[in-house]
Amino acid sequence: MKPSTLALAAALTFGASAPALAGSYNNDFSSGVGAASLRESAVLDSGSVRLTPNVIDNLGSLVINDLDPGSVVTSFDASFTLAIGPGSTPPADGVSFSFGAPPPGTDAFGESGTWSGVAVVFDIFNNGETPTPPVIRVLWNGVQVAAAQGTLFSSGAFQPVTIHYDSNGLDVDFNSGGIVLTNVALSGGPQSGSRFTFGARTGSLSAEQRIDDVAISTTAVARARPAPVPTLAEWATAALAMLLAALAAMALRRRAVTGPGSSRRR
Ligand SMILES: [Ca+2]
Ligand SMILES: [Ca+2]
Repeated sequence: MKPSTLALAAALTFGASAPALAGSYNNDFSSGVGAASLRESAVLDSGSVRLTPNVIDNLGSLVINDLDPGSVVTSFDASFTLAIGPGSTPPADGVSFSFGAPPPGTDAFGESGTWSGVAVVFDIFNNGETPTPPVIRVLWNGVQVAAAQGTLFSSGAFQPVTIHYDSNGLDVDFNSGGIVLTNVALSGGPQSGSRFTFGARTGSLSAEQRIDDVAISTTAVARARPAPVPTLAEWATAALAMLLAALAAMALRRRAVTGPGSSRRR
């Protein structure tokens, strides 16, 4: 009985171990979006994802399924190509890459990305942002934490983007050194349940905005789990074990009192 009591105590005291995990998403969009979904104006078109057409008042997103369910991502590498144009003069509004919580249901989101987590914003229209667009802005839980200006409009040509995250922060490289951000601190790091997403928007002005050749890989650790609540049967087993241990102790004590020297018959 004692070993089972000890086992129960151990189960109550210690959580699960946390092995290293990894997730990935790779797609050239030659045949579908895979483990992901398109929202609102986003469509699979000509071997890439057209998030918005060059038409006013469009909103489109690609939302990739959770790559590490129940785990916390500790580092990731993401690469994709981005094409902005043709568009109005000036073009609007931009594209986002996010790792956070997308809106529930099928609502799309635009160049500001998901509201929680990290959003890398390719902002091509001046709505009063600082510094003035065109600019790459990094938002952490909706607050701008870094920004770098440069040309983003490409007349429809695909340009490479790489994004890396680890404990040193976030690195962004647009168009092979064209715009670079390094070690942007993301206080606290990503939350469990975060998803990789892309979003784009047009307003009263517009631009065609596309992504292609998305490759994302992660490393993650299992989320720390609270100690399990014992079931009624486990409580009953523990109580029975304690009762039997007490009875055994009483019997031993009685045997010691009436031990080998005693004439009492048993
Ligand atoms: Ca493609
Ligand atoms: Ca803007």
